[in-house]
Amino acid sequence: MVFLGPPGAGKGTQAERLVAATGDAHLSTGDLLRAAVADGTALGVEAKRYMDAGELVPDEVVIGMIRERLESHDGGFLLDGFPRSVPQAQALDELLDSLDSALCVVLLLDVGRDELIERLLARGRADDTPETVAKRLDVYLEQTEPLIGYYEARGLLARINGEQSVDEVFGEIEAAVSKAC
Ligand code: B4P
Repeated sequence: MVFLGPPGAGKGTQAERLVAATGDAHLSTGDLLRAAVADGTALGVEAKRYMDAGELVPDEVVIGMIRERLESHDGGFLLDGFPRSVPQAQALDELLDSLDSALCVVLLLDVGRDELIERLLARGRADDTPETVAKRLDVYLEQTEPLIGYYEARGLLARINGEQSVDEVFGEIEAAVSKAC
C-alpha cells in the first residue's frame, strides 16, 4: 500500500493507525530521513539541506533507502510519503517486480491548500515555517501530483477525503483497503 498526498494531509497520522490495524511494516521516508539527520550520518547531513529548503531529497538517496528496507523485509508494507516523483514511482515498480510483489492500493489523501497551511503551521516541526511550507506545497504540485494520473491509469488509486476528523478519514481508508487488498 502507498499513502500519497500533500505535506500535512495526514499521511503519518493515518499510517500509524493503519499499520496498527493490519500488522504491516510502516516505511516513512520522512521519518527515515529525520532519523538520519538526528544521527548526523553523511546521508543525514546531505538530506537536511533539502528538507530545510522545502525541496525533495534527491531520488537516488531516497530510492536507495527504500530498496534496502524492502529487500530485507518479508510480508506486507505501507509506504508513507514514497514515491513522491515519477522517477521514484518507476523505481518502485522495478523494485516490486524484482521482488515478485505488487501494490494493491494507492491511497490519496485529499486536503485543500488553506487547510494544509493551517495544519502545518500549527504542527510547528523544524520544516514547518511559512516559507518552507509554501515551497513544499509548490514542489508537491510540480513533482508529486503527476503521480495521481500515474496510479489512476493503473487502476490503483483510491481518493480519500482528508478534510474530516481523524476517525472519519480512517474509516474511509479501512473501507478502501478492504475493497482493494
Ligand atoms: P514527511 O515526513 O512525509 O511529512 P509531511 O508530508 O509534511 O506530513 P504528513 O502528510 O505525514 O502529515 P501529518 O500526518 O504529520 O516529509 C517531510 C520532508 O521529508 C519532505 O518535505 C521532503 O523534504 C522529505 N521527503 C520525505 N519523503 C521524501 C521522498 N520520497 N523523496 C524526497 N524527499 C522526501 O499531519 C500534519 C498535521 O496535521 C499534524 O499536526 C496532524 O496532527 C494534523 N492532522 C492530521 N490529520 C488531521 C485531521 N484529519 N484533521 C485535523 N488535523 C489533522
